[in-house]
Amino acid sequence: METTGKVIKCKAAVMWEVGKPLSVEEIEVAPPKANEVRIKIVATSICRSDEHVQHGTLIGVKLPIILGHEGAGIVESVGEGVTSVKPGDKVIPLYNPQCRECRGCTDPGANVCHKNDIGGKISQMADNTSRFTCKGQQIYHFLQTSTFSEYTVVDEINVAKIHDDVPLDEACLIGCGFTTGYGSAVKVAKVTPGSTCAVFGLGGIGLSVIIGCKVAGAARIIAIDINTDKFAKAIELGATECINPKDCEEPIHELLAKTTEGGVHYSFECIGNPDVMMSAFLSSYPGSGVTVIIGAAPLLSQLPLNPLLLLGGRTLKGAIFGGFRGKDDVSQLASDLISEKFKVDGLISHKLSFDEINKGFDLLRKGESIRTILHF
Ligand code: PAD
Ligand code: ZN
Repeated sequence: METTGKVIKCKAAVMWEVGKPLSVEEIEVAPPKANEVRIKIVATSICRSDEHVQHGTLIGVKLPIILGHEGAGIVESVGEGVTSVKPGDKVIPLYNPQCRECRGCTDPGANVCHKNDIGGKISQMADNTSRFTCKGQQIYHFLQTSTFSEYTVVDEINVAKIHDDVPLDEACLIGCGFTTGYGSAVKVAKVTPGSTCAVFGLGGIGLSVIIGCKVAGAARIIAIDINTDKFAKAIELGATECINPKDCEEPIHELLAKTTEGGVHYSFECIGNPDVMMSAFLSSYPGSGVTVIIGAAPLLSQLPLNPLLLLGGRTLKGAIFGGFRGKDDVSQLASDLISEKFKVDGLISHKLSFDEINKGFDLLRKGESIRTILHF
C-alpha cells in the first residue's frame, strides 16, 4: 500500500481529561515496528467499560489516551516478522491477547494471556513507546487496542484474522461485548439444556448472555433489569420472562427461589454492582447453582459473603472475555457468525458517524443504547 512505512494522519478521539467529552482530533500514527500490525479501523462500538474509564469510575488511565476496544478493520501494513495476518485481511483487535507461551495461554482452564494490559499499567506498545502523537504530544494506547482511531497499531498477539465475509459492524461486537456475554453462558457457566438461568442487567453483555443461554438450550431465561425499556429486546433475543426488581415486594432472590423450585441453575451479574452480585449469587440453587460475575465493580468494593452459603455446593466464579482466548477463539466465533450459530445484529441499537462519538456515550449513559457503532 502507498502508506506502508509512512506516518499516517487520521482522525481519532483523544481523552485529554477524565470526565470531559472526548475530543475528535487529527493525529499521527507511526508505522508498525517488528511484530506489530497497523490496522485501518472501519467500525468501532462503545462498551460500558470505555464509559467507566472516561467517567473515571473504573481504573485510572494515563493521559492523554485513545480509548476504544471493540472494533474491526482491515490490516494496512505489518512490521517485520508478522506471519498471522497480512495487508488486506479483515481483523479484530484483541484486548485479551494470545501469546501461546504464557501460563494463561497454555493452561487449558485459563484464558487470560499474561501479556495483557487490562489494568492499564503500560498503556503503550511492548517496547514502552507509543505509535500515536497529537499536537506534538505522545498519546497513550488503551487496552492494547485504541479502536477510537481511524488507524491503530497493535502487537501481532493482539489481533485475530477473521473470515472475509464477516460484516465489520458485527465483527466489532465479537471484540468484546458479545464474546464476553456469550462465552460466560456457554463456556464459563456451561449452561445445560433444559436449565433455568437468571440474567441480571440487560445491556450489551447481559443480552449476549441471553443469546448464549438460548444457544445452550436453557428452558427458562429470566431477564432482570431496573430499566423496563430493555425487556422487549431481551424477549426478542430469547428471554422467557422479565422482572423489574423495583416492582417486587420481596428481595429478588426470594422471589426467584419460590418460582424456580429453590433457585436457578445459572445466574449472571452483568452490571458491576456488588449488591446485585450478591442477589445473583443468592438466586442460585444452594445445592449446585453456578453464578458468574461479569460486571466490573468499583475498584475497592467488596462482597459481604458468608462462606457457609457455599457449603451446599454452589459455585461463584468470574470471567474476562467469556473465558475465550484471543486469536483462535475470536477467529472461530467470527466464522460461527457466518454459519449462523448465533446472530449479533440485534445488539446494534444505533449507528453514528465517528464525529458523533460523544453522542454515543450520552446514549449509553441514558440507558437508551445497547451498542452504538461508529463509522469513520
Ligand atoms: P450497560 O450499562 O449497557 O448495561 C447494564 C444494564 O444493567 C443496564 O441495562 C442497566 O439498566 C442495568 N442495571 C443497572 N443497575 C441495575 C440494578 N441495580 N439492577 C438491575 N439492573 C441494573 O453495560 P454493558 O452491558 O456494556 O456492561 C455490563 C458490565 O460488564 C459493565 O460493568 C462492564 O464494564 C462489564 C464488562 N465486563 C467484561 C468482562 O470481560 N468481564 C467485558 C466487557 C464489559
Ligand atoms: Zn499468553
